[in-house]
Amino acid sequence: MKVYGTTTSACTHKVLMVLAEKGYEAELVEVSVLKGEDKSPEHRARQPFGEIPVLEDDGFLLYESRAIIRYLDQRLPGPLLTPADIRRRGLMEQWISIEQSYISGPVWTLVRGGPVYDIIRRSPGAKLMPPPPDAAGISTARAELAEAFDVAETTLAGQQFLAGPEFSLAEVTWLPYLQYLFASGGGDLVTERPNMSRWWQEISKRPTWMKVGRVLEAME
Ligand SMILES: N[C@@H](CCC(=O)N[C@@H](CS)C(=O)NCC(=O)O)C(=O)O
Repeated sequence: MKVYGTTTSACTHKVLMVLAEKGYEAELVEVSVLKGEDKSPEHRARQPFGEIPVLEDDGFLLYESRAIIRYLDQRLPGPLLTPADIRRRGLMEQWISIEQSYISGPVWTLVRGGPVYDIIRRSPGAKLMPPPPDAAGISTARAELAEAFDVAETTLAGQQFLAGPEFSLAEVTWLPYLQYLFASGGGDLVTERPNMSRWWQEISKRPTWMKVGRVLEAME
């Protein structure tokens, strides 16, 4: 199997995390967003929207990180990251959808207002990126995250993980965005909520995540 992506990309992290949880080594083919390689005709032939990651499995191509992680969870042996119980599975899907609808967008607004974006804006691919947000944009993004995190806080008061007692694909989708939120000065939104904070401490110290969750610190 091949993963086209880069080790500091949040969307690639989700795929690398599932591979790590399964104990499976895939070949990582570097496609640098900072160099604009994701917009090359060669990459667009694999991913028509010009984004990473893409999975190649014996000639079969799949893109969209959340589709890839669901595929890998079923495709590979090893511990399942999807609960067997149909209701818990429904809850896992609910939390993945919450991430996609209310978390990743505002997190990226805050990333674009922080130090990681200074690195991105000095890169050859910078002209493809939107400008940083103004103060009003930052405050709206923080308020949106606060609202969603209050919902997660209530859930995590009564159970260990988002979908129940097991770590699942829901955590896999939240981890990269929370990691980038901390790297961009928004970690207080997590740490001021005791149950989210306890959960974050646990999932971010998971050995598989410590292996794959690398934040961009310099132009590569
Ligand atoms: N919905 C896509 C989003 C992929 C995405 O935004 N990838 C980022 C890296 S984390 C990227 O390729 N950015 C370049 C761009 O948007 O031009 C997925 O989940 O795979």
